[in-house]
Amino acid sequence: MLLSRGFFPTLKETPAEAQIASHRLMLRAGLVRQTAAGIYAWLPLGLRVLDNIARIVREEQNRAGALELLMPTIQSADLWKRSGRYEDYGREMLRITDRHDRELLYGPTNEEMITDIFGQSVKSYRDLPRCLYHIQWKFRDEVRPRFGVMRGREFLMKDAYSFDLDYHAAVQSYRRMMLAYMRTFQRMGLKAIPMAADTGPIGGDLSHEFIILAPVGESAVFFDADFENTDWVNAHFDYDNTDDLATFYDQMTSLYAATEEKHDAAAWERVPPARRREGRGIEVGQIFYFGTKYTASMGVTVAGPDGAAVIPEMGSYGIGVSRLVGAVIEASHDEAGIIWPDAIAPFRAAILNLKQGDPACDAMCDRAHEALGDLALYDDRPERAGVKFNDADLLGHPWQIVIGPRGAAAGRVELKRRADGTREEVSLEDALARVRG
Ligand code: P5A
Repeated sequence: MLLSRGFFPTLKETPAEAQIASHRLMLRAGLVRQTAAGIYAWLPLGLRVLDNIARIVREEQNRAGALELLMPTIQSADLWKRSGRYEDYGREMLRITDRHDRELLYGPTNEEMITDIFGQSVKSYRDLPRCLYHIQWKFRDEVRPRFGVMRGREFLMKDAYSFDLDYHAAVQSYRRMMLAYMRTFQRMGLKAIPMAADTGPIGGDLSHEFIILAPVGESAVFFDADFENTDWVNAHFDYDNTDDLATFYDQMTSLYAATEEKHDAAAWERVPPARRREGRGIEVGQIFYFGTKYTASMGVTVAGPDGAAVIPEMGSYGIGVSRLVGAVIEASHDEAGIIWPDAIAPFRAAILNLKQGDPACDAMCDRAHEALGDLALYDDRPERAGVKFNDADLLGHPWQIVIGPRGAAAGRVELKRRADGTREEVSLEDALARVRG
């Protein structure tokens, strides 16, 4: 894509309202713009990152056997009155009245709606287990929206819901999702650690939140360093194998990891000192097992193997898709700007033309641009080299292909890796191959 034809409005000044690095960088790099408190418009660069994150989430949900659907943002209050949560949810729920005085709400989560859809259609144990998910905007009227997209009022969530015949099967669903989450976050270049959590307004008695480390995290965390050393993507765990899931879950829960609310000083003492890690963490996902809380209150049953009515067991599983954009930046930036992990970068590379109008430079940049197509952002503006360098560092592309008159005449380019700042002089062909990966 040509930068001169794009819409990538960067800011020179640091916006005063932004207190943390990710919020500042998202505004400065032109990823988002705030349109009301805690509500953001996603500009082209930000949207590409959001889409990349959603794509990885979707691929791993599908791999774990979950099925995608799409439920609406607006829900009927009647649904929530059936489960008993309409009053309980309190002022975080945005309540709306339509022209016929019917009570609606902007969904903060979808347990009720999916339970209703499922209950209307599934009548037999033969249709279990099922896990359904969607990636949809939510609204929570947070008292203190802050830190940009990290605690917004409108935010994008992946939420999945599992339905099983009994407790044993529901536990398999819970473990399957936990494994899918470890893979999902690793693919984004993040080390996420599951920690036992309270369940709050979702309910139930088993829950884990997934925490990534960053100094601005909302809670202090304590964990065993062994969490950081496992490759989940290539680990041989089969989603359909109960023993594999048990081995995985034991591995997860036998290592110490806790937020400050759940911290157990005696258990912490038993972790070898060399493996003790402390820091602050951002919650990027949370999973819940809550049994029959919604199916029972909303009157959903299926016919069991012996014909008797069975109330299905449920769990729900959330990932903060829009929060992840901020969380990734918190975990990966420097003084100059964002450092995107390859898997979610909006563009793999920037092509920097150091002398716009020089025939050799222009020709070589055009060749690079043609070869990389949508993978690269070609900075073709008639700007000074320094401006182009600064913007490319700010926007955080994993690679920069720098093309100047001397190199162009000799058929060489400079290839810079944003993450560690290394620069190499290589042929254009080598540079293109490295960027394509
Ligand atoms: C699980 C899926 C739920 O709502 N119901 C459906 C369950 N869980 S949760 O923990 O409350 O939210 C899931 C994830 O959404 C992100 N999140 C937010 N992101 C940005 N701004 C917010 N205000 C916000 N609130 C929640 C978090 O990543 C959370 O883990």
